Amino acid sequence: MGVYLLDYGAGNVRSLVNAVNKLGYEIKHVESPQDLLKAEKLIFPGVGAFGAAMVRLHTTGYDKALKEYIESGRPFMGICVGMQCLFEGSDESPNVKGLGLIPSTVKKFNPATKSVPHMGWNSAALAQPNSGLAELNHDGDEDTRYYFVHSFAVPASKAIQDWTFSTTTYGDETFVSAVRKGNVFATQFHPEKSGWAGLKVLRSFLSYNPQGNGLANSTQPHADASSIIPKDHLTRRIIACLDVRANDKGDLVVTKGDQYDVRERATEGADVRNLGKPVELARRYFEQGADEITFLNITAFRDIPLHDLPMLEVLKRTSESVFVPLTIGGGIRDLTNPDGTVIPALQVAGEYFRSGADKVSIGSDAVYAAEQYYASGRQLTGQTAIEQIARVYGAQAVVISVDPRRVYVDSPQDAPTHHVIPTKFPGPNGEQYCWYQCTVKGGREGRDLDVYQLVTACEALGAGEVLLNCMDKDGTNSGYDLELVADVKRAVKIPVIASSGAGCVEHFGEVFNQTGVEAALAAGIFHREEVPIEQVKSYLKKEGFDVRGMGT
Ligand code: 1PR
Repeated sequence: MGVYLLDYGAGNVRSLVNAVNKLGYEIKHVESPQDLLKAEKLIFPGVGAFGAAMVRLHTTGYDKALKEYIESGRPFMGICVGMQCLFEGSDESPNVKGLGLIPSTVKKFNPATKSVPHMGWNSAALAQPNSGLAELNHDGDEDTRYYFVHSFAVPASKAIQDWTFSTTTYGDETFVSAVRKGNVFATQFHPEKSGWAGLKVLRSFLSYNPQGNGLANSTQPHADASSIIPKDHLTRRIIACLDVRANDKGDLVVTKGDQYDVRERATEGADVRNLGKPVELARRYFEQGADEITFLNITAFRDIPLHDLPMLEVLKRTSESVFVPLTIGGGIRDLTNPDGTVIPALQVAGEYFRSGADKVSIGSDAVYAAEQYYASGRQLTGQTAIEQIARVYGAQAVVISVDPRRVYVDSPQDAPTHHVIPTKFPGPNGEQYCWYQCTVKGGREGRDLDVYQLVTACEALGAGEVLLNCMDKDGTNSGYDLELVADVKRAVKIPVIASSGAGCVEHFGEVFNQTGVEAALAAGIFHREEVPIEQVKSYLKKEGFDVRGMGT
């Protein structure tokens, strides 16, 4: 059977290809509009901006071919921006027309009432009965959540009731999370990133036996589909983090430091701690229910030629069997090859996306970009890695990894240029205040920039999420730095991942309760198998938090 993939080169389609392969189907890449004539089934994934996707379709002639394909009655599946393109247009790119198949417009979520992007696992309430082409699990099934990552969505409305296959609520807004009519099925969420539940959705499309009567073949929506407002089921995310580096024998290992020192004993020359192999551990965490996996290449501040990036292979192999979002950090910046050629950060990130990453995480380079931002009087130059990667791959694909450490002061006047907060945990000399200093190169160098300055600058530059480590807490098992986390959460509208210090299940409850963060990350307790991910989730569930189960 000819399952074709229409890829306009804007991101990670490797995971989708891997998911389709995992289900026992081969996928062919569309290389010209003529290929669409041969396709028996077509998947159109989308990442990045609506405007970029549509302009690409218009200039390459795919828009016309795509419409003809859909009108022919052959099965079509759109994903994320691939769904949004079916509409008339989007607020994201007001001057660019969509395919106009569905009479409505894509709107931006209101950031005044919630974090934007909508990022994470949420449910999808059926507005039409399930049918061969498209099958979702029903809303309310506690194990069924799908992975969403988007800032724009189509509001649910009566006008498009006949298209609305499912709706989802995020905060105060209910939007169309899947459309279906005749041979057309499209999801706002990413089935290829939605674990077992997502694979089931893909399987329904791949195994569907078309009857061939196109758009006319439509099922009836539930009588009052647009008036159904499902509950917001966005879950708190639990992220497993793998710090990766070469050990002294040159093998790539997962390691874990205490306050960033990854040697067995805190002495020079001791071995790097070896807690396992990256691909195997990632697979184990996926199977245990991790909602995301983050890899940090912790020695990437050293110059590595592009073709030697060891994490590319790790990502390629991981994405064959791990169907949740993958983030890669470490070395996302301009690289210099041995012959002196500079590889721009955008190209480095592109290599990672093509190898299976969904997000890149920027550490040191984000600090330098924020410093430049303030030095230039808060100018957006469009030249930083954050701006460039966000423009091409979307803000949701750009995470800022922050490595701060506490600096104690007696009073705010002692650090007049910094964001000083009172602390309940006084410093060694009884200091009642502190600020958080940003570091670069894996904590090796402190800068004259505080975390508040960093995260607000990076949000202005277009980052989509903050991964907030804390050097004082890393590896201590003593709980997250709640004062730091709460302060950062208040400072930005983009989602925040709390990291460093998790030692028991209660620490996760505490950080969600007291700071409102969207996600919590841990490393050591998972690697040492002290607290399995399932245990964290069952505790959170018992405490009344929405969490994703294993899915079926
Ligand atoms: O500066 O863009 O090349 O990125 C380097 C990346 O590598 C940054 O994301 C930085 O956080 C990370 N990194 C560099 N050195 C280390 C180190 O440990 N020596 N790891 C390091 C940071 C911290 C967390 C850790 C949590 C949870 N590791 O990611 O996983 O603290 O740990 P815990 O649950 O065991 O407490 P660039």
